[in-house]
Amino acid sequence: MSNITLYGYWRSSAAYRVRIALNLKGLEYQQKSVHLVKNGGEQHASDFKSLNPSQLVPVLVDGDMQLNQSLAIADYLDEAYPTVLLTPLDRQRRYLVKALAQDIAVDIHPLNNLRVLQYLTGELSVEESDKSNWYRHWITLGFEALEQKLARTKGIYCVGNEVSLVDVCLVPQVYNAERFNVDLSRFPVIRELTASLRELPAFIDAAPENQPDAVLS
Ligand SMILES: N[C@@H](CCC(=O)N[C@@H](CS)C(=O)NCC(=O)O)C(=O)O
Repeated sequence: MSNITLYGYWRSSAAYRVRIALNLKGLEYQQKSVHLVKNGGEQHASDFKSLNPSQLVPVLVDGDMQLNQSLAIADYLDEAYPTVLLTPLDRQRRYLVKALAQDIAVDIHPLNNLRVLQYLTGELSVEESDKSNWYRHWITLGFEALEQKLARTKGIYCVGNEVSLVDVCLVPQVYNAERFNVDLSRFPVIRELTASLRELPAFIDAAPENQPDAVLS
């Protein structure tokens, strides 16, 4: 049994990124589920808060190393386990990969995080339908730009023919888009890349529906 533990949640797209990264590197890990909704959200319980005061998953523990932020975790895994690299060695490609990954993880994803949606419908009394419109709006806006960028950088995968951190971020973000019925017909490049990536074992094994804590109806 490896020393790596991932605190996550089956539907968390940020934890989904880390699961893909660990699988691509062939690393064994154990998962601890932090249910983001049950009992007001286990991310707010004192034991998890002491692990990550930000009250967000994922958190990766590897021996003495304890880290949150999926992109920082990906960097750490590249440095600690360089068998398969998520960010290429070539400088130009490396920073292209980082920028595209951040387009998704830094610019698109946070606007639709659970706590943002809960604030909209709770404190701001926004209707459920408007919450979904909000969600779709920010993904659609982000995907419009991403579609153009990926059309320039893609090979079989997002940047050329090697799987990279961009792919690791793209598939979970498409999963979110599908959950909220974003019209993906406008994004043929994103759809084609996602279809190719979803055939890879590392992505299949990391898929939300294949996690031990998944609740499928
Ligand atoms: N920037 C962080 C984002 C972490 C994050 O937003 N996690 C979400 C799940 S995808 C979460 O824990 N949400 C709980 C909440 O909003 O209360 C990362 O990349 O790890």
